[in-house]
Amino acid sequence: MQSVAHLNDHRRAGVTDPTGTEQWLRNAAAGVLAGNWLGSSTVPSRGLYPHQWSWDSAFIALGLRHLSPERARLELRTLFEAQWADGRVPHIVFNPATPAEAYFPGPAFWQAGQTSGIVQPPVHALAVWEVYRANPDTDFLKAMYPKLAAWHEYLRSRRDLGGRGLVSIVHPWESGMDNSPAWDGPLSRVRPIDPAEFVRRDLEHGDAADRPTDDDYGRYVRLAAGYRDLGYDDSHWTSFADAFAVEDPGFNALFAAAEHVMAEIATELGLPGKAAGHRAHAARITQALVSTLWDAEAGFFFPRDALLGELVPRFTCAGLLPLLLADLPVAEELLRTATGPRFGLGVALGVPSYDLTAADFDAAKYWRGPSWFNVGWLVHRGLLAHGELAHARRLRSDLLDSAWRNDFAEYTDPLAGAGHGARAFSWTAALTVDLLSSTT
Ligand code: 9WN
Repeated sequence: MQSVAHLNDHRRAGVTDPTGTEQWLRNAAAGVLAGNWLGSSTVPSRGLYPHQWSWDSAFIALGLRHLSPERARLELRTLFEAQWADGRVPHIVFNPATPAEAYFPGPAFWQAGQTSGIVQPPVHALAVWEVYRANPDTDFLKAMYPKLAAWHEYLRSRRDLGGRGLVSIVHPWESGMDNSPAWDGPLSRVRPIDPAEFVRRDLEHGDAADRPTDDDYGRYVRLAAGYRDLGYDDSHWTSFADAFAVEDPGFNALFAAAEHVMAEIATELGLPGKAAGHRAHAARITQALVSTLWDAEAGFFFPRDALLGELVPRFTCAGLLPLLLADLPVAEELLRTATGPRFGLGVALGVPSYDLTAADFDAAKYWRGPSWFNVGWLVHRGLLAHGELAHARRLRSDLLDSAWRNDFAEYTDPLAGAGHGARAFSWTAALTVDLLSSTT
């Protein structure tokens, strides 16, 4: 496999043939995915994340469909084999062959067999649909549809903790944007578990200055242990003394987008009644997003602390994800914020995870400033949905450039472009393949 270091040499040598360059990048990305493949699923990164993660697998399948549709289907099937009886898709499926000390919290902590007990954003319907479209296999689509429907039903029936038609996340990890500044307020009410009571494994791989603090980790562990001790029963969660329940615009926008995709899947399967139901769900979530989380004065979607009933006025990249919805009534205003000084779309490199103008913006710290490839990919899709071709083109080329300069880094500095976190990161490689396979 050609490494990205070779690509950089190639570039310094002045090779300008764009097709040749893209082929190098595609080969390098395919090499990363092959290196992270376990046989029936892919790890996000060999060192830091040595198991299967839920939303990572969906992004990975979106790239794998261009390389091996069979592997893409297997990636998703493996994840859904771990789906719980109540419909939830766990955020981690543990690899039994990985040593227990490789990741914390592992299976012994969660006490849920070979999975964790929390979830991640519902990007799976999109992955299933795009994998199917790349290589139509009706048996796959037929098998996945009821599983996706059960997953969405879990979210709708068990997670509307605020009673407003929006999903509440019960742990920052459920947002996929773990250390986002938007969680600081709601998380501050959670008492941290003493860091002496557990061993952080993430610090063995990541730079401690970039990762969450020990106190925040102690809060993550308190929340996860509390949820576990309630038997992962959502009906008692809000009475838990240290509860965290937040309506996240990112999670809910992805849920609405997923319901639109479910309508397409149902139509393809000849189920028009189901398709209409999915479209109605999508419309309801979109409406709830706008009526509950949209701040017209700020021109932005903020999370809402479902326990206090208050918006959390932090400008994070989660608030940009409603752009994925083609029928979003406030798209123009949201695009104005995206292209303004806070996110610098068209100027910054990638999509910053947090407000560039905030006093606590940090270009290197986990979800507190850096650009993440999956968020850039989602925003790229959102820009296309709203006909913003020039911005989409520029973002696509920034993302590809960053992937090859930084050896498919987990996240990058949106100002200087430097890579951070793990390298050879699976979703960066997979979504690179996807961007290379499509033009704007
Ligand atoms: C906890 C695997 C995951 C991603 C998340 C990212 C990070 C885990 C961690 O890594 O979260 O789930 O240990 O920090 O924030 O988005 O799915 O790549």
